[in-house]
Amino acid sequence: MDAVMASDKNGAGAVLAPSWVRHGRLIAWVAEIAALTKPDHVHWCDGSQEEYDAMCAGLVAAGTMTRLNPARRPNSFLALSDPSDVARVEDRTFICSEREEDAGPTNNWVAPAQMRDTLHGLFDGCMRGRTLYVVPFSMGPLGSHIAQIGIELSDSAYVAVNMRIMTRMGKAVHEVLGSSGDFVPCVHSVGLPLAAGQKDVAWPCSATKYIVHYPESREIWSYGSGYGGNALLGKKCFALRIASTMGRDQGWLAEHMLILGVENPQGKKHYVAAAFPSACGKTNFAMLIPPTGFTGWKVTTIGDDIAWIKPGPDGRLYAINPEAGYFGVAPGTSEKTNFNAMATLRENVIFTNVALTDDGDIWWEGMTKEAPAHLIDWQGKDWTPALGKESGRKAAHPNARFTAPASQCPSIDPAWENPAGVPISAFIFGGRRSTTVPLVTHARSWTEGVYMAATMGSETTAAAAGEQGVVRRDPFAMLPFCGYNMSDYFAHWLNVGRRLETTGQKLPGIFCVNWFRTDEQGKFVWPGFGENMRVLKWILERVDGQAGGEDHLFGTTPRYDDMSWEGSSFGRSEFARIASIDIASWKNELVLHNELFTKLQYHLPVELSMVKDQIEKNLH
Ligand code: SAT
Ligand code: MN
Repeated sequence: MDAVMASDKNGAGAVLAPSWVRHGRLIAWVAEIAALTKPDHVHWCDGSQEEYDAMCAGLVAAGTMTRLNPARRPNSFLALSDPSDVARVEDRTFICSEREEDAGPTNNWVAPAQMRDTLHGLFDGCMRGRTLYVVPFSMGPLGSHIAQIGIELSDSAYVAVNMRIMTRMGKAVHEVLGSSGDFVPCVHSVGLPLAAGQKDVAWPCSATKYIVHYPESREIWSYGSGYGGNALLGKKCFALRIASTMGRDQGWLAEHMLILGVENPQGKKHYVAAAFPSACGKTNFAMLIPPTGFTGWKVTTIGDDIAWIKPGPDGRLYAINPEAGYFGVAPGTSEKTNFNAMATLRENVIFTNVALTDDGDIWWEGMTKEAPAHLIDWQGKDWTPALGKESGRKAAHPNARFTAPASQCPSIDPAWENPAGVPISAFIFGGRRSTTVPLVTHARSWTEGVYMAATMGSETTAAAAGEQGVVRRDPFAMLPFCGYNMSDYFAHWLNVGRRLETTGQKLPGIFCVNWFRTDEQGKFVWPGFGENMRVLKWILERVDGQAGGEDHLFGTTPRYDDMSWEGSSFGRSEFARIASIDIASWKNELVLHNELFTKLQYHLPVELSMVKDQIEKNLH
């Protein structure tokens, strides 16, 4: 429903809400934000197909999106962003807690009052000439006791249509919300108001960017970007930064983890949750197809990016995927590397910053062995393999993305919308490390596992603006996503473990993996993708107390013969390269752990320092 802004004499806007919105506080808040941002129109999203189609048609007319050839890619679109707006902006992301210590040394902090002042100035009139979309969404299956509701007010139709794929968006959310339910208010603007008669650009955004979270009042304000996690506020802002603080306060976990199911040939099924930094293959791992030699094994997908995990009354941890779609990295995705993702992408997809083929379909580096003879690249320019070679220009941006409904994934788990969640048997933590960290390690205790996750390092990727390939500590793959003090977050994990222990239940195993060790030529040694099944099998056999391994200073790793190699030509000497623990590089690694712990001194749990002391002793 569209409503033209009705202004009273004071210029304060009044908004007309449709009859299915019965929440007085929500309507008043929309009116307040509309009065501040001064849009030309307010549109209350109902989440219907007709609405989606109309918004997409509007985006095509505005030049933001191109409709792809319906014969090749039905009901799908390509959006090309402004070249300056292509990834999350971590240095413009703020946790504005009342106390600086509560944001901690890994987050940018500004006092909330000061930030509110700044944002008030920026948001005043920022939606002039635009429509304010009221986007109601549920993170998690509607009505699940683990789910949460948010309302995003955005002046971007691109955001609204992406939110319809990524979340449960629409009228039904208002039914759950009723007249007084709780929601997380999220305000988003691209930060480019239009003067009367001013022509819009295809991808509006601003050079000034703020991604702001108020953890105490559980609010999100985002300004200046239309891209990904900066703008689709249900994802990193809500489901990780705000939800992690909710989890701390309420005794649960909001994690940057995929969730997958593994069934063995005997029909025994386990679920595991795995944390990797952005653009390190979570989507591929979540949709893994077991290699030859694994007849009868089945891997199913619950989620590819975020897990909300709560202790159940039986003392086990139950996880849901709060999202309803995948916002996955396109480059590198192919029938070979991720068959299930390619099948998910056959229709109803929004692609962003990939290349356009001459027959109106899409392409990106790694999709096929050979590039098409001619493309329009992600910046809208002609591209040929020769031009690409000459200039080094990629056809698709390295952080190009697809937005696709999870329900279209062939490997989707039958329980993916189970409101009760699925029980987790193991946690896996993986960084991108070309050296030092072995293929897989099993922590001998919950505390040792928390230590491994806390000290995880990873080489940076294109998912965030900034230099790529530098190793940084990325605790729990949550460095850019933890909404509070990282040391308190470690303590929270230790507490959850202690609480589970008191129930007498066996705790989930904690494992650390690294698919990314390279040889002297810089080539990956481990084949990865479907072959990761071999690691997964060892992990689950460890959980069931069946697989062997060798203790070392950092946990237990498999010997070659502890893993299954049917159908594989991966030999002992190659295995030795990626499984080895090199004392010299571990001494250096411990220096980096020390640096991290010095930085995180405030509230750092003493248990973690004790694990470190033990490793240091073993190194001498
Ligand atoms: O842009 S997103 O934050 O949604 C993707 C990512 O960084 O994982
Ligand atoms: Mn992610």
